[in-house]
Amino acid sequence: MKMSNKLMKISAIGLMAAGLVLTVPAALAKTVSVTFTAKEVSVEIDNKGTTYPAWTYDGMIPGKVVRVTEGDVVDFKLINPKENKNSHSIDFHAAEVDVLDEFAPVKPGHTKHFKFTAKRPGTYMYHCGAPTMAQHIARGMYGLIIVDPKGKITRYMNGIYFLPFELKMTLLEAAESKSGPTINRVLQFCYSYDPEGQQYVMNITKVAGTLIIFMGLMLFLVLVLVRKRKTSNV
Ligand SMILES: [Cu+2]
Repeated sequence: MKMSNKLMKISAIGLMAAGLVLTVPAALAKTVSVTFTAKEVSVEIDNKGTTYPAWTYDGMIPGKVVRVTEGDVVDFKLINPKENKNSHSIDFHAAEVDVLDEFAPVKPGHTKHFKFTAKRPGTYMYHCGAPTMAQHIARGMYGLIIVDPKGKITRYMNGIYFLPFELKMTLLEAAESKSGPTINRVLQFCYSYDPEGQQYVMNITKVAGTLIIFMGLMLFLVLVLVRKRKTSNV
């Protein structure tokens, strides 16, 4: 009986440890690196060769969509090449930062680097805030940042790159309000999509933690049953 109590204590400690392991990944949100280069370019706006002096992020109007999940850290860098004639900046409406510092104009030949945590789900604008702001936006320096809420559907849609399979699965499950087949659920539980590496990676901590909990529970149940049987025999 003493041995049995000791084993029960060990299994309880094991369960607590496994619980700790499982809570760690939840606290470790991913970091998404985003780099924009301000480009002052001439863009053609009709078929007659008419051009417009545009100011852009990476030569695109609007700028690239930045897509992250609630709790992610955005590691942002704005490069303003020395060839540009104007200062430029970034104003992420999803960021809660010291706007006078992080969103300040960056002179040509300089780079601004800052981080922020995407705390609130939603779709937000980003734009250049260098004076005169309206002119910088009108010339093309604007875009969207989408902060997906944590959840089943958005889990596979992190980042701005995803496979057609992920999109299909997500839309199907969302439309039918149901979970996929068990095998898919297991695969989705074990693997996470890494938007930067553009591939699936096994979430070893989550899988190992779940196995530890499962084994701990089994051990606990076996010990309880053994104890009950011994008590009833007495
Ligand atoms: Cu600008």
